[in-house]
Amino acid sequence: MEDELFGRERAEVAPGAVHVPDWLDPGRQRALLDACREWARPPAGLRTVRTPGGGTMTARQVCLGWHWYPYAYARTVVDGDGSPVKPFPGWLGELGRRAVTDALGPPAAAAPPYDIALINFYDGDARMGMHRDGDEQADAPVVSLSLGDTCVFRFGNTGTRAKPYTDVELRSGDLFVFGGPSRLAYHGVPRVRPGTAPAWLGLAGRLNITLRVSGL
Ligand SMILES: O=C(O)CCC(=O)C(=O)O
Repeated sequence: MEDELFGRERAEVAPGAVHVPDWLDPGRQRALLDACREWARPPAGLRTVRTPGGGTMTARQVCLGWHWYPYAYARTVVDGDGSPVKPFPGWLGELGRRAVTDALGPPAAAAPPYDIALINFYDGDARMGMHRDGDEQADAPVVSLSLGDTCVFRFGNTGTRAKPYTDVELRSGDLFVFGGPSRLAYHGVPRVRPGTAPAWLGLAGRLNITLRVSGL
């Protein structure tokens, strides 16, 4: 209630890790959702990710630019239908650049272009365990955009999956950027709150789009 009364504020959760509430306006959210629906279609569409230990991730995923599979990148869906990964559109890279500048300020030097998007779809009980985004060869900040249901996003430290960490509520339209000393921090999604997506969006569930620089 307090949040609603006073509005949600931009917050630096850790050095280089910034939450910007309501960064995407409704028109941009709808456009991004339409694009995600297209990207989710086969070939190289939404898939269940299997881990080397024989488990499956509960969030389903589609990739653009480079295909991520545990724990590397490829140009084709090597753990799925074998198709070439869908291209990473220039407009999405531009959105990523703007997100970083808005969250962290202008980069000191010319930044390499964003060339990877991992799009995760969470329905029902889906969640994501604590992990680090460590398969890229570049240290550019990770940009995370949320659509649909609200989730609890857990942002931790670089040394361990355990405490200290901070739980942040990510809602539809929120931006979270983590770079610099927080680029390799453990993070995860312990909970999604079903039925909390804004009615005007027309999405049951949660989509998260992370943009990364491959350095590959
Ligand atoms: O869904 C989220 O907010 C986090 C996604 C994530 O951690 C990832 O794609 O590596």
